[in-house]
Amino acid sequence: MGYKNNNTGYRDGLLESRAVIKRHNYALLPHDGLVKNVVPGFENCEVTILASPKLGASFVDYIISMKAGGKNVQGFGAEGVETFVYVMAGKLKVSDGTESHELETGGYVYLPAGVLMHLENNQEADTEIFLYKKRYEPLEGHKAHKVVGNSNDLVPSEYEGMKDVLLWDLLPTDIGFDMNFHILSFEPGASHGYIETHVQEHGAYILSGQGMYNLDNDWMPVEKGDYIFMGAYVPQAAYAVGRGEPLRYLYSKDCNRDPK
Ligand code: UGY
Ligand code: MN
Repeated sequence: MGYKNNNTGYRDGLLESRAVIKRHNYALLPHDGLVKNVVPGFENCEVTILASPKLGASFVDYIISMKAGGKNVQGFGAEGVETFVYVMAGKLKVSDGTESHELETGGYVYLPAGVLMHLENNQEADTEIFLYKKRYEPLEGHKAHKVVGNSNDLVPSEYEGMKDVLLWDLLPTDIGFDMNFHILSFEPGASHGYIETHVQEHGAYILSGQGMYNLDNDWMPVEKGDYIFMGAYVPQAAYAVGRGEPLRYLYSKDCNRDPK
């Protein structure tokens, strides 16, 4: 709605529109459309690149199926780049070059900027991982540190007071960290309490279940294995459907920084 200028100095009548500048950026990559990519450094691995700067993301997400002997020989990451890995199924050995950690399903490692991540499948069968990297935004007087954990050992909280929506925070909320990884889980029929609109970006990989996802007011069906990129300010919400598994996804969210 708006007022029409009738050149009398007074405004009369209503027009249809109010200005909106639409730059919303989101992507749904269904599992049946994902492709394999060759990424230097990865051996005996089937790598799929998900979000990347080409999509407008400030990070890169991958899913990788590591075959027998699968590894990253050079070390993943770079100067100024932080990394995160989550084991969706299987066994993974992760080293920071000094110390190594043996992870099982649900296990994860965060390495701060500049520490290369060495990955190795730790079993004969395939190991499925989710991998992430992002240029770290330093904050004077603070820094991030290595984190090793397993989501199965963490106690979730009720998301915004809802008993059927659970949230796990995988990384510390410490201000040295410029992002966090979370898992959000909706029992069938459960939903967000409202459609969120926020400055943070998400890369979300669906670990289980089925649901309907609202991205910029378009509703679309999603299920296990799908990937969603939500750019800054994209309106977003979901509800879980089906009778079996919860709709559960692993997602990243930037935090603790004042936008430049
Ligand atoms: O943390 C979040 O912003 C989360 N609730 N977003 C989402 O699930 N799309
Ligand atoms: Mn959100």
